Amino acid sequence: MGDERPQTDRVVLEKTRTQAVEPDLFAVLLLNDDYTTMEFVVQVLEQVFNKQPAEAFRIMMLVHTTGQGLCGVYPFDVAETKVATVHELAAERGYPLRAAAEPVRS
Ligand code: TYC
Repeated sequence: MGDERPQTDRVVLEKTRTQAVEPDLFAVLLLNDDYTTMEFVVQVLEQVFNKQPAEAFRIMMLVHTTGQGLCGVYPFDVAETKVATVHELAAERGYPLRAAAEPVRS
């Protein structure tokens, strides 16, 4: 016959609540160089990063004067796609413009 007593020695492994997992975010940076035109960089900031003209110009000048500048913060896939798009557009025009994605500290 089976034991009818309630079992008290079992470990409950189910989780009652699942913590929401935030996607890792990546900052996309634009890097300065001596050859890409300012006009092209502004165009990239408007088209790829959806910046308004004045903001695009401000970021371009920040990159030009400090060496790099933040274009936006995105989930991994979006950040990688934006970096690749920048490189493709630059290559089409023969510019050495580079962008980079780096993890944002949380
Ligand atoms: N330094 C470039 C020039 O003087 C302009 C430039 C700005 C290039 C930003 C790249 O990400 C860049 N023509």
